[in-house]
Amino acid sequence: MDANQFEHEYDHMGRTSVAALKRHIANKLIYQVGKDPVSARPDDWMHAAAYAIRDHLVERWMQTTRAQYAQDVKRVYYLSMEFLIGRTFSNAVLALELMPALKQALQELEVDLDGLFDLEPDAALGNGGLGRLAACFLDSMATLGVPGFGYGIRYDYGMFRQLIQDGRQVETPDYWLTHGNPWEFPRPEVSYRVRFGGRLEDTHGGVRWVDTDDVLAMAYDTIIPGYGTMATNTLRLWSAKATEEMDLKAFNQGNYFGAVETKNHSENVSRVLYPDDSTPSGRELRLRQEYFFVSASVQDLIRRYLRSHTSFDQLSDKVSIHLNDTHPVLAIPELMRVLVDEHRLPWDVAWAHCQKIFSYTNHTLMHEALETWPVEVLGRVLPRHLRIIFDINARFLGQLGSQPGGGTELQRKLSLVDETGERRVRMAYLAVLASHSVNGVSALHSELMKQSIFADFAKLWPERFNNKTNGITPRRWLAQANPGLAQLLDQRIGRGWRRQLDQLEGLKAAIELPGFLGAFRRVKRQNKERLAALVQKRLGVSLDTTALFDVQVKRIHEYKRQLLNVLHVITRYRRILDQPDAQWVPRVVVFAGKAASAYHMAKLVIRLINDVAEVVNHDPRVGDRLKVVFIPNYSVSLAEVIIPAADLSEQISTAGTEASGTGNMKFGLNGALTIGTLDGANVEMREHVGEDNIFIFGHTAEEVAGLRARGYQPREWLEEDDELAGVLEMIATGVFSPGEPARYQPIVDTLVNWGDHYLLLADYRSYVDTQDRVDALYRAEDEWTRKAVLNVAGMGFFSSDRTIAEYAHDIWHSTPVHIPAPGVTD
Ligand code: 26V
Repeated sequence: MDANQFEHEYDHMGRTSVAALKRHIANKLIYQVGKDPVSARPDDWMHAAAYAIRDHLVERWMQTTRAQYAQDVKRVYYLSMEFLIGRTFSNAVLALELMPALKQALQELEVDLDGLFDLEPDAALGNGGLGRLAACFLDSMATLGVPGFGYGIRYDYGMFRQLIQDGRQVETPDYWLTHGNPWEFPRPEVSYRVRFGGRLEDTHGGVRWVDTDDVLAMAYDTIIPGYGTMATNTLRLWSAKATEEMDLKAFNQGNYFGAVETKNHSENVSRVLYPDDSTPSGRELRLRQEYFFVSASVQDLIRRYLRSHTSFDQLSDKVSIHLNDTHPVLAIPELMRVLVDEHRLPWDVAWAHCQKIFSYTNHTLMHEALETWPVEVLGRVLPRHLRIIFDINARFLGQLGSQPGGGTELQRKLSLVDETGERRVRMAYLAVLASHSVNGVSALHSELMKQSIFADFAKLWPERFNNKTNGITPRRWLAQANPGLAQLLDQRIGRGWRRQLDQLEGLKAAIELPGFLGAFRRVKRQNKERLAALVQKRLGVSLDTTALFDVQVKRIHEYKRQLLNVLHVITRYRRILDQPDAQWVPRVVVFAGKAASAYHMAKLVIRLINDVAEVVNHDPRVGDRLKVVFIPNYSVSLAEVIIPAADLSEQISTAGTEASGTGNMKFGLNGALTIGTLDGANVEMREHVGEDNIFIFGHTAEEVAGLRARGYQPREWLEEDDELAGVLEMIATGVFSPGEPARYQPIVDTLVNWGDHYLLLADYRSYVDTQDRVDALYRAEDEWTRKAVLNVAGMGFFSSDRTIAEYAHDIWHSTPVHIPAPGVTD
């Protein structure tokens, strides 16, 4: 391949000079954005700079694609309903190692780079952990050269924007595409027909699916750069477009408005992200979304395979499809349909391919979040797929029946169709059946998964089940989010940690170096000042940056127990009022997170946090000793500001409920100490940072199960603890809702009268006592800092590069693409 085909001049990594970059940006402003430099607004410059940076990525992208074809690599397709990418601009600039050059170029053009970064809207195409994990994985796949493609949906509206009005969450639409998205390439020529509805006709050799309502899926590509490599990957998102004949039919009948209406209707499928990660909404549109993106993706990957192969013999050697939770599970019957109905492969041959191609990750054990679809709905929306699922099930139950111990009871339990009540298809069972690998996302979660929801399958096929502990990308969560710490690390241990996060171990030696702890503290203080400025600007609350910053940011859920945190805040407030002359460690308690719009209890918790903040922050008896802030509209870009400023990371879910957590890792990597339960990846974090360097409290998963089995009585815990009773009393009597004492009655009821399902009262004492130990340590400045550094040092294992290397080796059996250096023909 010849690098000179491209327009620009580079060194061996594709880097460019300041002068060339400056010309490039000015050209983009004039010829692509169409603006005169004398009148261009910051937004125009942002687009111009983005286009210039994108050009550099394009060059790498084409080299990668060519190399993938030349080496006939195995490709990994990561299917996910959600990719929570956040911003792309500064990530791309860092990947290209162009930050200094870009800063200089823009300075010469009299434009401020930091201001430009803040103009970019987040691509908020996900709810929380699952979507952000997919984004970290894309970054790591590119960095490791794993030939990977992300496939998902290009939602017109991503995660709703959260406003707080009178303390309450208000949802407003996220218009992220209004000003255009300079990072994506629309591909109208890459469009596939996706069919819905209709009916089946049995023919001699098979089944015909006819009279369908069709919609087109059109591709939009985004380049995912690797770090320290020429390799890139592609995120291909599908957007719904009406088919032409749909417009024409109504139009020819003289019904112009009718035509436009049906068009809008069919294009609704990619309109909006479902902002609910708690309950599988049984909405049919969600099912349509799932099939829409999965069908387009399967068609696309088969077409790509057939571009360089003449038979299907090698399909499972060249294709891996990873199912990110059950949302893309319809890819299984869809691949069967394509292979059997369209390419006439024998059923058994097609099924054998499927079992080698598919792998599945489970991200939650919460019963409410396990997807099932009513047979009636599937039969109406996707009749051919329902038939295929029935056929898969019949064969499976047949094999089960012929095994020793495989009687009707086991068949009933493991059937893909739940026959109790309304018949429903169990999507997770289909995933397990069709995949060669089923993994959980932390050691604990993978173990619990085998003991609970998949117990019978794990007995049948133990070799299929495995663990892949989650990770996070150090490029975004350290290099980009915390430039101060990144620079300090570069000075002390070199720059290699960006690709080899294990090198953070080297910090252990640095602790003893003169001045290091002080330098580390200064970085933390600057990050706290950055956050304090944001809070001042957005909320008008001023924060004391010497205070301990205690942070809980994540989706608002009962199982994550933001309410337990609030109980501690109120405890502290009471104590300050009781003992005004005691020496208090000043604290700032920060919350952020969104609640699903229909999740009333979660929304009530948000309101309580804001009400408590209102009272505490305005009580002159408290002063700077305690401040509470709820920062609205939590997002990836906000996380990048909040997390580096934290001293204390709250990871306090009821043990056994949080599959892994990834926020926990982000905080550790940025030098916060964790207060947490032995849940999800906290367990492994304790092993990696050492048990003296983490605050663990509360009941273990086993103890939680035991408490529940013995008939947990929250009242008994309340009667034992006067302080706890006093805290609940304050909530119940309207101290935080003056004039409306009943406002928080449902919260008091869940805890006291409705069984306290998440065991807040059982963990309260242990939590509050542990918070006291936190205070004591924070007083010992050097001790605290030493432990914070040890947390950073121990985070190497939690790089998503490690996670992806394990997936690539153990599950996908994929090998990296080799990108020849420019000018060298392969
Ligand atoms: C469920 C649903 C139900 C229907 C509406 C939309 C929707 C969206 C997402 C989900 C599943 C949520 C599962 C999830 O996010 N799990 C989180 O995955 C993280 C990455 O593995 C993990 O760190 C978190 O502990 C886990 O809660």
